Amino acid sequence: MFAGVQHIPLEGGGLDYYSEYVPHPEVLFAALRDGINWQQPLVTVYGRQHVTPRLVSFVGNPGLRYQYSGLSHATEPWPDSLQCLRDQVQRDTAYDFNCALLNYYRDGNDCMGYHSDDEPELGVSPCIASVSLGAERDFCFKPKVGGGKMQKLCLGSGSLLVMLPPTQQHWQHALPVRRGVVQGRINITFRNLVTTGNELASSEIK
Ligand SMILES: O=C(O)CCC(=O)C(=O)O
Repeated sequence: MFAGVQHIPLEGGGLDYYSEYVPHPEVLFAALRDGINWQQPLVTVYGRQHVTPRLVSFVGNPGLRYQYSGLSHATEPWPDSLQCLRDQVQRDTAYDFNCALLNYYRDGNDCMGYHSDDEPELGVSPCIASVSLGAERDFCFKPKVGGGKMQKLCLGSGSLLVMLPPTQQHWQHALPVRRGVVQGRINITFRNLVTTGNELASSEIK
């Protein structure tokens, strides 16, 4: 087990937080910021179209497809730097990951609303492993039902947060706006799609 891991229990779930997981996170941040084919898709919320409040990209093994903004997208190939990181995360967590959704928050105005990573194509009880690079941002959890207490973590640059099963079944998470933040942040969420090839993996980017 990696030395610097902190376990954070959640009722009906749990998190493992590795504070200094990626060596030289600023190098990987710059390589991804400049090397990734970033998109800013339109999303429809309550019947109105908006641009997603961050940039996104989807990388993974060949043959996987992901659906967002009403369109099915093939994976971009793994950049070498991410394939090595994925292999390391697999070894340390003992979970498999065949793709990753990347989010680029250009500053504190970019954000992600509350949701769970619980789409059927991720399987019954997925493990999601999330690497953060760049600006520190708050990451919030709230229970899906029961109005229980919200939990907040600060995700530092180079950290790995593993959302252990069955966290996605019972909790939602969000990355709220933080107006004072001027630095960018890139987040990589490693996932395992259990539908492959021509079967449609219909996860929505929130
Ligand atoms: O940026 C983050 O830390 C969270 C990303 C996230 O929630 C997601 O990709 O589902």
